[in-house]
Amino acid sequence: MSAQAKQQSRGRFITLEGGEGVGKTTNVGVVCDWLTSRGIEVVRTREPGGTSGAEAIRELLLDPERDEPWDESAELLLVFAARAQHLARRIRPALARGAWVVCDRFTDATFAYQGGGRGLDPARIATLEGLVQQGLEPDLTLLLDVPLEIAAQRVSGRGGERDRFERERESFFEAVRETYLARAQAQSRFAVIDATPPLPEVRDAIEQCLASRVAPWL
Ligand code: Z5A
Repeated sequence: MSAQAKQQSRGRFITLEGGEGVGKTTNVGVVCDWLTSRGIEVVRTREPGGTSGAEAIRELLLDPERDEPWDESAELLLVFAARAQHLARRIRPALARGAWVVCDRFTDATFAYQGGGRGLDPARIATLEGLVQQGLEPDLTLLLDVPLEIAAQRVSGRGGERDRFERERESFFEAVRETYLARAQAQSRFAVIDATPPLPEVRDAIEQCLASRVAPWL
């Protein structure tokens, strides 16, 4: 481990982001395997969720059968309540002991879905981000990007019941994608991966990205 990484005294925090069906869940394993094969302790997790309390909030957020729709502010607060619990009980303890955390979605999803999709003011989201995260943000974010038609085909090909977000209209998903891409352009912690090609090609692209962005931290 380099002097720089030792000085950092905590593990690294890597997130995967993107709209529904782009392949985040499938490719989280690629990142974890790459790190594990280099002797790193990895904690694999997801949002909303990652602890029993946060997973209970996830169920509330995704349940498509709710008779009372969530107010947009209530939805935002639930997302951050789950995140506060996840950070306190799982992410911060793991990073503190030197483990690396690989998380399927994090706060960029809040800016994309509650900000871009629902139209909430990003400044309100940033206020909660500051309150809950106290300056902690991912060291690297892989944004998997796929045109909406292809992502939609993948989601229907996978089958199963659609959750509350997956039932949204196309303009919602367009806004989600645009918000993600705009954030990626503005912040150097992002790497955008074209996740349109077949899985082996996407895996190669992710591994190349890790070799250039993460290997210098080892
Ligand atoms: N949400 C929010 O609103 N605010 C927040 O702050 C956070 C979340 C954190 C739950 O997320 C919802 O919570 C999410 C936003 C909201 N809702 N939506 N939509 P989630 O992560 O559980 O749900 P998701 O993003 O919809 O995950 P997903 O549908 O499972 O998509 P994915 O993980 O990106 O894709 P996948 O399951 O890995 O792949 C989908 C299928 O495509 C599967 O059959 C794969 O085998 C196939 N696939 C994947 N890659 C390829 C390639 N390259 N070629 C061919 N086929 C492929």
